[in-house]
Amino acid sequence: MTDKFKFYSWSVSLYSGKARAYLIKQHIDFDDISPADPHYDAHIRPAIGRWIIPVMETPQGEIVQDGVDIIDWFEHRNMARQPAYPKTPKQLISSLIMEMFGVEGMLRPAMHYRWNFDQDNLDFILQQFGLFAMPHLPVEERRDMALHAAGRMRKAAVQFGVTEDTAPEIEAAYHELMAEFDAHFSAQPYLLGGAPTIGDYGLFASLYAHLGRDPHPLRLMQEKAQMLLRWTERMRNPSADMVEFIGCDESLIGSDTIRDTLKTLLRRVASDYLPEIEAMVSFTNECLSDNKPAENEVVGGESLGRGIGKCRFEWRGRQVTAVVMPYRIFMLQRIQDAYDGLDEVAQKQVDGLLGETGLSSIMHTRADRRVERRNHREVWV
Ligand SMILES: N[C@@H](CCC(=O)N[C@@H](CS)C(=O)NCC(=O)O)C(=O)O
Repeated sequence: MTDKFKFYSWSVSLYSGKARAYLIKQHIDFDDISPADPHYDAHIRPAIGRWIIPVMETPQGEIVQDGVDIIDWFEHRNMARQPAYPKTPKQLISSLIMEMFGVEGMLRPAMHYRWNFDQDNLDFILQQFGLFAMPHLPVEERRDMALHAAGRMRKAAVQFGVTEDTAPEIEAAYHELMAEFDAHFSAQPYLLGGAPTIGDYGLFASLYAHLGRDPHPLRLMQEKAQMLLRWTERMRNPSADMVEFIGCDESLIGSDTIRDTLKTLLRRVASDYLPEIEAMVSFTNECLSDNKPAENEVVGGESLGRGIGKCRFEWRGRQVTAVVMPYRIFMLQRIQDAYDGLDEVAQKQVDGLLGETGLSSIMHTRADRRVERRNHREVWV
């Protein structure tokens, strides 16, 4: 037993970045540990039933998998220095929407900018994957083995809808998005003022390991969006790191205010991700009525990343085909659950914001069955 939390993760892992930022911001005493550590194979993997990161092990030996579950472990015990979930309705729902967007909605730019710029990225990525996965091997051998893993990840990029046809639009949209983030973080240190919330942590998933760390997209961010870059630094700093916001304190903006620059980002979710959510949910509902999965059945089968099929939708004048991932239903449900838990007055306030930003349909685009996380898996209930 040790008195520190153990965080099994890699710096190159998208989902690890979200939970790590939370641990850093809450001043949790933890160590980053590679899943290459023998303890992972001996104890962690058998307990969760597959190889996946991030995983947290508490000082008492409890094992927690998944970014949401790790964050909620602290939130549910009132151990958060700065709670991740805002207390007011519009801020809570906006933050949860941005969480989903960062964790799932930005995977196309994240995958494109990692895997389609070999000249700038490949050497770095292979060295990094090799280093974290096989630190005991000689450098040359590490690189060859990482090359094999890279082939699998490139295929995953296509599954998410990154193709030669969509690439120019993915780039155009990402340049617009960078400018929108830059405008927001020029006015505010975090999404909702002087402290990070769940939306910041979710966004940090895509905006760190891939878009804020791999050489090509990092350079883009340095050139095009310095205030966004500053936010990525801030999210890795245990201090509030608001040096350019003199006089700003570590609190959220009052009166449940949503700044115009955040409304612009919500409109971006409506234009860039809502069409996929709608197609994904309608595909899922057809699938549910055809297959009628049993209660507690692991969604999409045992292996990670195996979606339940593919959906098609129109985006910026292109037809995009993308894998339907059960985890995305779970993330969408979080927003809808939070909305359902509000009283009627608060719901009306949220409805106003969603109407103004083109997101009204997000609350009634629902899967016919719920996805819950049980025993470290997503299951149908
Ligand atoms: N929903 C999970 C997703 C975790 C996840 O997909 N992690 C990736 C690394 S970023 C992984 O472990 N992949 C294993 C594999 O592809 O075999 C979470 O947020 O923790």
